[in-house]
Amino acid sequence: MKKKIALITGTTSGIGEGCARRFAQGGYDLIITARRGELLHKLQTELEAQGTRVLALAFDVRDREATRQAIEGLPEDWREIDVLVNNAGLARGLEPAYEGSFDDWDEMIDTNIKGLLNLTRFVVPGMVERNRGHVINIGSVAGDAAYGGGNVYCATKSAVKAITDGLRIDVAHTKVRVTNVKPGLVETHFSNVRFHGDDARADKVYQGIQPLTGDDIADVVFYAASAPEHVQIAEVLVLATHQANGTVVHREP
Ligand code: NDP
Ligand code: 8X3
Repeated sequence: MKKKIALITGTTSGIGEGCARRFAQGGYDLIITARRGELLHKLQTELEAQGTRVLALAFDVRDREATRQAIEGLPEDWREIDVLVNNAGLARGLEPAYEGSFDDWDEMIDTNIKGLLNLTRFVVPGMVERNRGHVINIGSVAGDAAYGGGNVYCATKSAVKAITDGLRIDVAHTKVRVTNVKPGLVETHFSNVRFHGDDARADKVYQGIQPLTGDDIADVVFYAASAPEHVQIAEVLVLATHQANGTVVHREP
C-alpha cells in the first residue's frame, strides 16, 4: 500500500527533527527540509537505515523561488503530500521594540510569516485538488499574548494564528484540515538562535523548570495528523507543567 507523505520544514533541529522521527516511526514517507544540507543528509541516512523512504531538500523558506523550484520539481512519486508541517522558524533578540534590530525583525518576519506562506502557497493547491491533506503550523504561546521584548516575534506567531485560521476557512469546503500547534517553553536551539549564540543566556531560559522537548511537541503534531478524517484539531496549546501562560512560569530555586 502507498504510504502517506509528510513534508516537514526545519528538520535539522528541535521540534522539526522530532517530527521527522515521529512521522518516520508512524510509517510515513518523509520530505525533510532545512538550510543545512549536511545535517539533513545525516538525518536522511539515519531514517533510511530504519526503513523510511526520505527525500531531503535543502532550501531557505525565505527564498520564494527556491521554494517554488523545490515543490514544483518534486519527483512524480513525491508530489501527493498528505501532511505539511510548517515548523521552520526562529526568534531573534529580546530587546524593547524601540531598540530592536531591523535585521532581526526582517529575519523573523521573512521566515516565520512569509516562509510559512511560501510553503502554503505552493503545497496547498495540490491538497485542495486531491480533496485531502493536512497543514500543521507551529505557532506559539507567544502568539496568544505579547511578553516583554517579544514584540516582533510574538507578532509573527499571532500572524501564524491568523493565517492558520484564515486558511481553515478557505478550505472548509474540502477535506483538507488545518491545525495550529502552539508550544510553550521547549528546550531546543531556539534560545541559542534568539541570543545569537550566547549559550549561557540561552540556558537560563530553561533554569528551574522542566521544559518540553521537541519530541513532546512531535507527539502532539502526530496525534493531530492521526485523528480520524472527520476530526480537525484546530488549535492546541502545549505548555510545560510549571508554565501557566506566556509570562507565568514557576521555577524551582
Ligand atoms: P530550532 O532552532 O531548534 O530549529 C529551527 C529549525 O528551523 C532548524 O531546523 C532550522 O534549520 C530551521 N530554519 C530556520 N530558519 C530557516 C529558514 N530560513 N529556512 C529553512 N529552515 C529554517 O528551534 P525550534 O525547534 O524550537 O523551533 C521550531 C519552531 O517552533 C519555530 O517556528 C519556533 O518559533 C517554534 N516554537 C518554538 C518554541 C520553543 O520554545 N523552542 C516554542 C514555540 C514555538 P536550518 O538552520 O538548517 O535552516
Ligand atoms: C517560543 C516560546 O515563550 O519563548 O515561541 O516565546 S517563547
